[in-house]
Amino acid sequence: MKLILAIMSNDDSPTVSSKLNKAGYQVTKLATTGGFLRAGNTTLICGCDDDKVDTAIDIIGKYSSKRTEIVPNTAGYDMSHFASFPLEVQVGGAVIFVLDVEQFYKV
Ligand code: 2BA
Repeated sequence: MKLILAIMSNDDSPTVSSKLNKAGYQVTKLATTGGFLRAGNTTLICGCDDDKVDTAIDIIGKYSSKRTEIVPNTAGYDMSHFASFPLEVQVGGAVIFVLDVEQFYKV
């Protein structure tokens, strides 16, 4: 048995969690904070059989993949002139750890 820890953006986690559930995986969701950016992210915990790990990683990758989004950006040129122009930012992606589970109980 393996334990998957998947850290991803808060925006992607509901879809990833729901797709994993639909594919038969059990998932626990933790509200976490990145140590570098100090921004909120989500860590999903998923315990599964060894032969189910690859599919879980495929699902996580598919629904949290890195992508670019256009967001509005406002820049001020001087005290009285402001211009709004779109900015391309990269969002999404997941950091995934797969750990061996020594023992698993439901009591
Ligand atoms: P990522 O490498 O995609 O990491 C996204 C989040 O995943 C991290 O958020 C952290 O919560 C978790 N994470 C990543 N690698 C980990 C590890 N080895 N152990 C435990 N948790 C891990 P943040 O720490 O807020 O980092 C956000 C992004 O800032 C990172 O994206 C990376 O692109 C950058 N970054 C992180 N640490 C950095 C550093 N020391 N110098 C430069 N850039 C850094």
